[in-house]
Amino acid sequence: MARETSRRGSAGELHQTSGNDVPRLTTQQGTPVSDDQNTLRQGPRGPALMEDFHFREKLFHFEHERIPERVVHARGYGAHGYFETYDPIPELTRADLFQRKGEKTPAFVRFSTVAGNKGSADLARDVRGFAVRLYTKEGNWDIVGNNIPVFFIQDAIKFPDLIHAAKQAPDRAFPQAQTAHDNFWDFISLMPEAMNMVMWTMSDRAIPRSFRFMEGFGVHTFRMVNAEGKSHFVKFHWKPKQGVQSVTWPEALRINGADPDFHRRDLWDAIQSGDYPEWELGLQVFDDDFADSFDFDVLDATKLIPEELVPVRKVGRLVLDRMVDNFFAETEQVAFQTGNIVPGIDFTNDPLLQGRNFSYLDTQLKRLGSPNFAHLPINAPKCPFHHFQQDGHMAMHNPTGRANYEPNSWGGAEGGPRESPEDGFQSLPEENPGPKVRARSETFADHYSQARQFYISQTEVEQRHIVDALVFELSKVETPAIRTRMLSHLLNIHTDLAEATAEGLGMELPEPAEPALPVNESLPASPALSILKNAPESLAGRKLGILISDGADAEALASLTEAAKEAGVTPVLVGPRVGSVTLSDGSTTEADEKIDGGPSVLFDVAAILVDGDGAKALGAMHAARTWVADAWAHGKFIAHSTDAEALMTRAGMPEDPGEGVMCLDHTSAADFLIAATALRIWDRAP
Ligand code: HDE
Repeated sequence: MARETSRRGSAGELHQTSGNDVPRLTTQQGTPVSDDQNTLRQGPRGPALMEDFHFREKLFHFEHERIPERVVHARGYGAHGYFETYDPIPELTRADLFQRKGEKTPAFVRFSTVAGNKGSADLARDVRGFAVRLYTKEGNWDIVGNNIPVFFIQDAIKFPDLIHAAKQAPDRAFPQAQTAHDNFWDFISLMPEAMNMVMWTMSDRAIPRSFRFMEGFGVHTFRMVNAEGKSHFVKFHWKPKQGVQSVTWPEALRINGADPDFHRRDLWDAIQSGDYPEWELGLQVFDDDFADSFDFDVLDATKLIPEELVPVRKVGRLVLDRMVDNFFAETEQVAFQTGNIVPGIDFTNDPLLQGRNFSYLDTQLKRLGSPNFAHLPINAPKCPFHHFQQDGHMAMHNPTGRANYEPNSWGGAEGGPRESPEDGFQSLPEENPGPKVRARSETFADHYSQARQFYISQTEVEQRHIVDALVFELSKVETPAIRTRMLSHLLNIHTDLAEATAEGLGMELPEPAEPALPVNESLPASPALSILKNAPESLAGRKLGILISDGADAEALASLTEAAKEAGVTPVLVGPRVGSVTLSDGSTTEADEKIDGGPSVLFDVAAILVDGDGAKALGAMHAARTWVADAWAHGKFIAHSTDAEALMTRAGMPEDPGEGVMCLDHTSAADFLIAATALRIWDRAP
């Protein structure tokens, strides 16, 4: 016996020395476990015994840990927070959460990419899911939105085709988490209705700087219904208080390697450090008269309503202030549904929305394995709920008492819950005449005008990015006929766009595609659609990467980090090693990142604080030269010490680097950070 005990693993020994307040390890049944290092054997070198219930239970559970990932939006990240109403709107809706100023409603949000699998990288060029659950006093209301206000298709019956085409091809199982392949562009080029959305996904909107810096949209037209039963149409917007910001495609490619969890980490870091991201809920409210006069059908989810036509009214704010306790229990098991609405909110006949209402419940059953997924804490309402639904796998809220049906004649508490004809959910009694048909309304037929409007609303830099994205994506398409078909659509959007893309691909322009309706070229530019025309007001929430090495000026470093913190910017020290770096005054500091692990693509703003020897030492390192060269090439603002100039020259920066590169001997750190609010010097990019 003595011999067997002495063969225990070291973890077992550690465990036993960890104190009296540590809970006892038990099986799921609560039986205390004496040895978690060794299976029960017949002799130390003999066969394992079937009666080892602890081993059997442990492996059994492990083997069943995975549940199916979401068929789309598999990779996601969630956080808790609250919604605060600051402009009550009883005239528009009887929804309880909008009745009282200052009312706080608990919220859970899950951000996601669409196409990639659960383990894919964050900076894929993709739409981002922006799913918000509001636990209102009259039930859960889910706004299951995206960071782009329009969608690829007009009818839910095309959704499986769209997703099949976008995800990896079924024979080769690649490419993963990207649309740069034949199947996607084959499908898209046969679906002119997708062209508006394609403009958005080829724009910088599809490579956000992080979840905190993106807008959210309900996409569909919904309804708000007030206590008198009067209805208005409404589009939902989430406007980030941090501002909208994206990375560039060359950065995205690098970030995916350097930190595939870039977006997750960003949200985690911000919330854990108390820098809570906020979005304002904006409404575009309009009535039938506007809907009738608008150039497009408000039920068509491939179209938006320009904010210049119907301004966005802000009615409250969403604050995310708490990470989940357990990723699986909350973020993975949250089951959003477009069908989760509350009295005062209603659907419209948008065929995409109607299809979604059918789809989400179904997918949750498959994913979570039981119709009782609403019993999971993340899915259960936080208001009282009573119904007669019972049993099923894993039932946790079980009705008590005799009645499990109604009507019943038991009366009182014994009879169970009763309907509320007065204040229960009422659907708007909308009339919908017409024959039963499989048809698309003619009012959905204009596929290019808003795509063109999006393109002409962008700055020149953003237009260039759209062209670059199209060239990149289509250059991965092996079948020339597909590329040609896409060019024929681009010609209907804008000749400059088509010509520049054709040139980038080295192809001739074909004839334009035959549009179902003539393109309306008179739609004016909508500045609200551009990111760069709506620049952030402050640098708060961003990251400043500071490249240092032994001998770096202690005073300059102190004033730069101080100024950064004042501006709400997080300074991150990047050094040749993560251990001690000795500064000019002999003091030491620790770097947060080693240079090759913390490339400058991970930061919004850059600083280089090295002395002459440091410049020489870093100049000999490829990773350090790349750090500097990338910050420069990506148009970032760069602060530097005078001695850093030798390193900058070795990294290939010109002697007179021009705007956005500032020597801290001549500019204060605070002034540098104010200038850097502009984020980029775009003229510098090739
Ligand atoms: Fe979804 N979508 N979707 N979708 N969607 C899903 O539900 C679906 C659409 C969106 O973080 C699935 O729980 C259909 C538009 C988000 O958990 C599934 C159609 C918009 C999320 C589904 C659409 C969205 C989903 C897969 C065409 C923006 C992630 C897993 C009519 C307004 C929610 C799941 C989360 C997830 C179906 C189109 C947003 C299969 C049939 C348009 C943010 O049910």
